[in-house]
Amino acid sequence: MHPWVGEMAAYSFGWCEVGGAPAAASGGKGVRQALAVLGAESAGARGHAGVPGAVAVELVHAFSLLHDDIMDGDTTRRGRPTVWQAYGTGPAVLAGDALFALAVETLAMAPAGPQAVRLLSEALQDLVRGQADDLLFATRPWTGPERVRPDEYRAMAEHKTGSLLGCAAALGALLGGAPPASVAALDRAGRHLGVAFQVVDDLLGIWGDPTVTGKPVHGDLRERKKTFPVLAALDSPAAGPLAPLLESAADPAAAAALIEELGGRSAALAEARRQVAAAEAALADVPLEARAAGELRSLIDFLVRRDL
Ligand code: GRG
Repeated sequence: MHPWVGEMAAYSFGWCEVGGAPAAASGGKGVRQALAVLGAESAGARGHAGVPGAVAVELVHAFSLLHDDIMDGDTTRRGRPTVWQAYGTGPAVLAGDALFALAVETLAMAPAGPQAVRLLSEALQDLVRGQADDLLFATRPWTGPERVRPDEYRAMAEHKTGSLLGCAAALGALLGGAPPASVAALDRAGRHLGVAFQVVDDLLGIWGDPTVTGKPVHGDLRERKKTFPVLAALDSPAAGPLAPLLESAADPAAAAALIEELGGRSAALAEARRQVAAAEAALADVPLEARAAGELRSLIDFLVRRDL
């Protein structure tokens, strides 16, 4: 990469400070790399067969976070200033573009390159679709025929978050030599996991302990986000007083209490559990190497448990 662009990319991975001095900041949980390596192992291959897939999805993940932070105007990520805050918006867009190009190049050079690039580009189309719907949700009303329904949320979350999780596992399987049915099953499992992950994130955004989540208390309610617990509560016949409370955002604690009273919290928990069960059912649909399948199940558990 161009050295300046490379520095921004390295900064986004937590490898350096602004100016290039080495750093050991958080580079994220590494969930997608783990899924790619386990995908390869689940096909009976060695984990390193999945590494080009792990690298490519992590590059795309970093790219999408970088651009997402610009779109949302978020100033911190993983406990440090976002790339656009540290380097400026134009340079940050460019760094994202470079990460994207490197992701495609990585897969194009891998065995099964054309098929792998195709899996990745399908996931990218879905990512854009999910992000577009999420941006549009902010412009929609709380009530009436134009309101966002829980089904639309599911589709958004599957695209925005599930597509890349599914792609990670599917790429690993493809690179590990798995048959098409297994590649497809791992993709499905990742997609369900993505919806569960987003719903859990929503629950934590309202009821999570800020010292654990690192997010401000009731942040999503202050920002008037269309999260799953809110949408489920709005579907209740007794939801009348909720919409004005959400719109004013002046008393998020009262809104959180009403959402819970209207069943939004329990509906979201039930949804997360349903999605986890569907992810596990997808894994059970095809023959997978037993130890890797067990680790995939543990990873799913770890991701959705996150202190609920
Ligand atoms: C990729 C072509 C293309 C376009 C990008 C900006 C955009 C379109 C999409 C945004 C997608 C996005 C930011 C989804 C959120 C995904 C998500 C759950 C992020 C958090 O993932 P973690 O918790 O993060 O795995 P860490 O920090 O652990 O890596």
